[in-house]
Order: sequence, then C-alpha cells, then structure tokens
Amino acid sequence: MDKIFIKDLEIYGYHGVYEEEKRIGQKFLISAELFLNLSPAGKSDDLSKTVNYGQLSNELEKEFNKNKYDLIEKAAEELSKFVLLNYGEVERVKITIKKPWAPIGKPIDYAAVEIDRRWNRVFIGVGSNLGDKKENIKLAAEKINSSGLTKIINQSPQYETKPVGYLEQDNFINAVFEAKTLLNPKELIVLLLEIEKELKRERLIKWGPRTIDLDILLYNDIVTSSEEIVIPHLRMHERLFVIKPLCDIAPYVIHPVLNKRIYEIKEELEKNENII
Ligand code: PH2
Ligand code: MG
Ligand code: MG
Repeated sequence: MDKIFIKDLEIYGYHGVYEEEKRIGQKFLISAELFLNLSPAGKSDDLSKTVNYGQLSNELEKEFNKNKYDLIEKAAEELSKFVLLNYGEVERVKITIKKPWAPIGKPIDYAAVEIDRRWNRVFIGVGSNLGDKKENIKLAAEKINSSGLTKIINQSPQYETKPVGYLEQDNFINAVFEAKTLLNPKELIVLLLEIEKELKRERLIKWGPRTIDLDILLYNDIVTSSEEIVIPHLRMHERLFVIKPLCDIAPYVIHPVLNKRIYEIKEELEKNENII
C-alpha cells in the first residue's frame, strides 16, 4: 500500500506525568505514516485527491495541544483517531511520538511510542421481532453511527423471516449491516450490547422474542478461539436469515473457517432447504 510520511515534526507540548512537564512543557517529535492509495493523485496531479501534508502537519499540532495527557500513549491514540476519522481516504496510520527531553535523569536520544491503527471491516447481523421492528433496526443503525468509532457503510435489504429455534414467537425482520470500525472485537461487542439494552432488549428466553439482536458475524478475516468472543459467528452459516442478506452485500467475501464464499454457503443452504 502507498504511504505518505511526516517525519519528526517538532512540536512544543505539555504532556507528561510530572507536574513540571505540564507546566513548563517540552519538545516532542511526531511522525505519521499514512496508508492510502496515491494513484488517483499520481495520475491526475490534483491535490484534492490526496492528503495535503502541510495542512495535516498544522492540524496534528493543533490536535496534539488540545489537551494535556499524562501519557504519550494517550496522545498517540488520540492523533491516530483524528487522522482516521478526518481523512476518509486513509485506511491505516502509524503514529510515533518521541520525547527527546524526557526527564529520566540520564542522557538518552529519546523515549518514544509507536502505534499502528486501522479501519476494520465488520458485518453485523441484525434481527427484531418485537415492537416496531423496522423502527428498532433504524434506531440501532443510528446509535451505531452516533457512537463515533463505528460507521455503517452498507445495509442489506430487510427480510421478513420465520422464527428459527424457538417457534412460538412472531416473525422476524432480519438484515445485515456492513461497517468500518476502530473498535476491537471486545469493544464492539460491548457497544452492541449497550445498544441492545438501550432498545430495551430483555433476555428472558434463549432464542426468544427480542426488540433487537446485534451479532458480529465477521470481523476482517479473524478467527477467534476464546469462548466469550466467537468470530465468525458460530451458527451464521446454518441460517438463511443471516446468509441471505449477507449475500446481498458481500457475496464474494470468504468465510475464514469454512473457506467458502458467502454465495456458495447460500446456495448450499437453499439446496438443503428444498430437501427438508
Ligand atoms: N435469531 C435467533 C433465533 N431465531 N429466527 C429468525 N428468523 N431470525 C432471527 O434473527 C433469529 C431467529 C437468535 O439470535
Ligand atoms: Mg445475539
Ligand atoms: Mg442472534
């Protein structure tokens, strides 16, 4: 992937654990490595098709000095979010912050942190069979978007489906959201559970009626082996109410455990349905 570099941008700032560091301040050197496709700008010679590194340097300085943090880890984290949220074409960013005057009482070149952050691509399965189902799905999408670090970039059509598992309940509306997120899987699950709670989901019966169910189906191409976070979703490939909407927006995406494309999984499920 192509990159833009800003190396050792010198900024006077006020981050540090010690009181003097916040009062007197010190020199920081900030580097940013932006991963983005440079060929549109390379072909057109048009500044608006890339990141203006002069403007970025100014904005990094402003952002860096908006707050006084104890840790350069925190300052770096905030800068990485700033770049990814404000420069849509940047897919990944590395931020390095060096403190050449770090007060450690010994001569050093510098103390530094480097972090590497990127947008992750996720598919979220959505279901509702209680209350105003379409409104619940709309509210869930709005809450995901307004949470700040996760943006829905595509939504499948919505399907009315018969309940699977526990049958004595109303039909569902099911759909799939595609999103990009800066949250890790655990943080994303916490966000989705919070939204389920805000929309008054009560967990009374396993697989029972729910105002909203938000499940991570796929997260990049990761495969987890922990019990609390299972990705890909354990039963997604058995359920047409998941696979059908997913296939509408991601037919060629590969299920990383089955090593099959979503449209192939859908075809197999539909074949089996006809036999039953
Ligand atoms: N979700 C379940 C169990 N059964 N059936 C349909 N049709 N749609 C669902 O979303 C659904 C279900 C557990 O999450
Ligand atoms: Mg769930
Ligand atoms: Mg579910």
